[in-house]
Amino acid sequence: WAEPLAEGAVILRRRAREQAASLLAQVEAVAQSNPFHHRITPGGHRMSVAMTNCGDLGWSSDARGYQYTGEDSATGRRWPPMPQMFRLLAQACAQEAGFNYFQPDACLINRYEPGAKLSLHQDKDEKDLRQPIVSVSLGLPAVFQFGGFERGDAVQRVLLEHGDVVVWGGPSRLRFHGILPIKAGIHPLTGAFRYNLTFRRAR
Ligand code: MD3
Ligand code: FE
Repeated sequence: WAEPLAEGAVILRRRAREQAASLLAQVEAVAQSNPFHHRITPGGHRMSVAMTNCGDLGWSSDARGYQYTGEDSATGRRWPPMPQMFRLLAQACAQEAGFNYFQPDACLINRYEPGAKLSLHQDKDEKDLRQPIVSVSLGLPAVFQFGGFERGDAVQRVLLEHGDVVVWGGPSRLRFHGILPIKAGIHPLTGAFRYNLTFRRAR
């Protein structure tokens, strides 16, 4: 069922649950060709979240900064193509939230181990910020923080569970957000991990 979270943000609880096992098999296939890496931030810190990508473009971070590129800087190879199932799910969910022409060209895959977190940040490396981001959570649950337009604004906390899909568009697109440290646990499909897929139109 669809619930508005804030203006432009819609949560589709459990929307991807039936497809979770197939989505995870595709995540494994992607990771086999371009393994998960802990990227280094421009400030020199190793991220606790491990990342890989699929699609024409992939997001990564290194000493030069944050950017979308056609190749994985760790391997020099192009990112694996976005699986058809990923694309169809992202487009269907975007449509259910009122975004009819979403054509993702990048899928960032985040892998969280217990204790991993993502500090408050804004996503603004994409060219057209009128395009939404579709996020799919799999495995262990996480507490998501949803703030305002300034780093110091109050945050709302939302539990994101296995199979939850959120579409972030409109004014929500530029809100600060983050993930609190993941609690240890074992999920039947993902073991000790949480995965998050974010579908983006990067250019
Ligand atoms: C709100 N990922 O990859 S997903 C990210 O769970 C990211 O891995 C988190 O933030 C994760 O950039 C949160 C939910 C999400 C994704 C993108 C957003 C929320 C967003 C962009 C704008 C506003
Ligand atoms: Fe983000």
